[in-house]
Amino acid sequence: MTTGYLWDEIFGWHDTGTGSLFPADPDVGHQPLNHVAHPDTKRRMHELVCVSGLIDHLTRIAPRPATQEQLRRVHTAEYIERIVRESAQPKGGDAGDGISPFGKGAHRIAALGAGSAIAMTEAVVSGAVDNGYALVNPAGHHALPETGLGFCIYNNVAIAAKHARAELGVERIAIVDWDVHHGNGAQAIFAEDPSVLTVSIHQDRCFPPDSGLIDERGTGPGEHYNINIPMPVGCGDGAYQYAAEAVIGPALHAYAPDLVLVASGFDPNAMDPLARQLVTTRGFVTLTRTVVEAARRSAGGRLVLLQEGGYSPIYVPFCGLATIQELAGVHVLDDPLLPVVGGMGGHDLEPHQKALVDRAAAFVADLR
Ligand code: 6DK
Ligand code: ZN
Repeated sequence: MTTGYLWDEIFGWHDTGTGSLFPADPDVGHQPLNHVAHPDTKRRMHELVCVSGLIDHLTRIAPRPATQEQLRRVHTAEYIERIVRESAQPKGGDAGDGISPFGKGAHRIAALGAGSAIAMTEAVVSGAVDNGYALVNPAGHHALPETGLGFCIYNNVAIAAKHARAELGVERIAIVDWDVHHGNGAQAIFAEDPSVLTVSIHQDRCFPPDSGLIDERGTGPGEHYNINIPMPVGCGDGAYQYAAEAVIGPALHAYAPDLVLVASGFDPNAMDPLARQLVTTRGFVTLTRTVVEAARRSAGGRLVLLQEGGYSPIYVPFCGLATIQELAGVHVLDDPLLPVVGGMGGHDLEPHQKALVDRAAAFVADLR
């Protein structure tokens, strides 16, 4: 088993400024703080991958920038031009919603992230590695063709999926999004496309506002090929395990994709400031095992995980390490926080959680 891994130092230079999501105004007593999506959290994850020795079991895949043609498979020329223009300004710009500021040079970094998603997908599809984790930054899963949103500039996972279909001869793709926020970008981009199954498990109505409801199921020829699992607040490892066993695994089994892509956010973690779920490293291992086994069943194991959100600088590195260990089938380090984070309760499947998951599970029967 060989697992690809990708990180570039420049991802750690994505400048998100201060404030913007939280108020920052010294004049009225709102203390400035780094933006919640400051790249240090992901840089720390990369450092743990290295210092733990896990890196010695992984195959480094070289980052490379996405071309204009590759970005244009998802985004409009006008949007890309705006990002390029604002990225040349001394103080940068914003991806589109006012909470997604970026500094000078952001286009180059975001295009490298999107191109790296493609590079990892090519490495997996060509068989150079069996599966892979691309620790890209900034995130991408909220970005739409004509605008960025929720800290995202270019939709990395959608760009990788479009590339796999256009250039790599991959016919059926499943995108599983376990970031705690809804994977609205891929849902919208592939809404009418039955050759891309999109499954998003997220906290109900966390972000974007009123997005990711259970009755959003794709449109036209894509009807049934989008499944949302909007988890109630307070779901722990038990609820996530049940969702993996009752919906994610069976949906992938029924659809039988040739390639599985994952929008891998670690913000369902129990220490995350932007959401109210209780997932520990055990939960991320369960999710990872579910997609590994599904990819093995229909896709010759072809599986690519792309980094999305995750905002606890303490816990995200251990969540990432546990996930990549499971991908690679090697174990170098236990989660030292599990006794604390996992010992606080909240991990048994509750009836209201089961009821919601069961509603999504009923949709699996409609997949062909
Ligand atoms: N507003 C992401 O993790 C981005 O999915 C999530 C962006 C969420 C912003 C909305 C939000 C708050 C919260 C607390 C207080 C005030 C406002 F795209 C990814 F980066 F992956 O949490
Ligand atoms: Zn998120």
